[in-house]
Amino acid sequence: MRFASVLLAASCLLSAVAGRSLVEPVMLPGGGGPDSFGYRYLDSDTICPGAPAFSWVSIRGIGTRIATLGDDNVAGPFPIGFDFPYYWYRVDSVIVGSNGYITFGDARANASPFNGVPSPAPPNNQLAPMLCDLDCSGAGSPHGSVWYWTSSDADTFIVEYDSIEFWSTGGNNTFQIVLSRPDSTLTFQYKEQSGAPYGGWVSNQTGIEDASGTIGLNYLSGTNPPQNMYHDSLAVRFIPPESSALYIHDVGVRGHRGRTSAATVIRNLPSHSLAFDATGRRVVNPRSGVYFVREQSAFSSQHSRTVRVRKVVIQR
Ligand SMILES: [Ca+2]
Ligand SMILES: [Ca+2]
Repeated sequence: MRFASVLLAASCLLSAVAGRSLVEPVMLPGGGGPDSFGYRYLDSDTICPGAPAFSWVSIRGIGTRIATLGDDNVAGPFPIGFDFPYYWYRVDSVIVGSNGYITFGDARANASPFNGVPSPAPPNNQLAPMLCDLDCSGAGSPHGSVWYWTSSDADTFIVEYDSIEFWSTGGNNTFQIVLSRPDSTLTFQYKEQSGAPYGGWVSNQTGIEDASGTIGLNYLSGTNPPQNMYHDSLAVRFIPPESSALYIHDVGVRGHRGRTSAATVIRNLPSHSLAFDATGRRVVNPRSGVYFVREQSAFSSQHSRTVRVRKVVIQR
């Protein structure tokens, strides 16, 4: 037991380091990543520093009810109530889909069969706690409702699917998405899950993706990996590259990822940096052109590191 605990602690430490220094990812039970931007995830079944505890915040009857969701449609945009950093841009509103997902601005509806998350297939910018064929209509979920809510101090935003049934097969699903401004994390929580989608757990997806769909993390696809299958009182947290104890600056590229912001002309990519093109795709050996470069300083102490994203023009 003791040896196993030491191994687990070592894995947790490596995972934490991996999220920050971009070394090879270390797989944990209930943990994964980093993606090429640096997001990781941990779930409440994982014994690891930073793993979330299930902590349901019911907003049914408290938040704003979204009454126009049906079988395969979307509603919104709805205001988050604060600017939320996501990958290298900031978002302030959500589109809510009836099939168990939200997006940051992409209103293209998502219906069965579902593409992977992440995937460049539309829609993009998806947060998918339980992307599958749900039916939020009054007939499909007579006891169900969907809500959004911003805390009074504007540091937490929640979208809650409450007592929603699968299309045609019934069941019961109560889950929520929590955006936390203090640490920029995104958390999926599952209060109750029973039944299965029409056709079974096949194309359902749980994960996150960026605006291009090419960068992201998949937590569950169908029933894989089996240890990540939904269960009551599960929380899954997606963690950006830096914790709240670290500093991020110069990432306030508003609008469409800073296309109108000034760029710096450089000859070579700085060391310890990653380059992305305007669609969000990572470029390993960039030729001359315009890129978004994510740079990070060396650690000056355990909790001090600076990361910034800036627009550059590489001229070789
Ligand atoms: Ca549906
Ligand atoms: Ca996509």
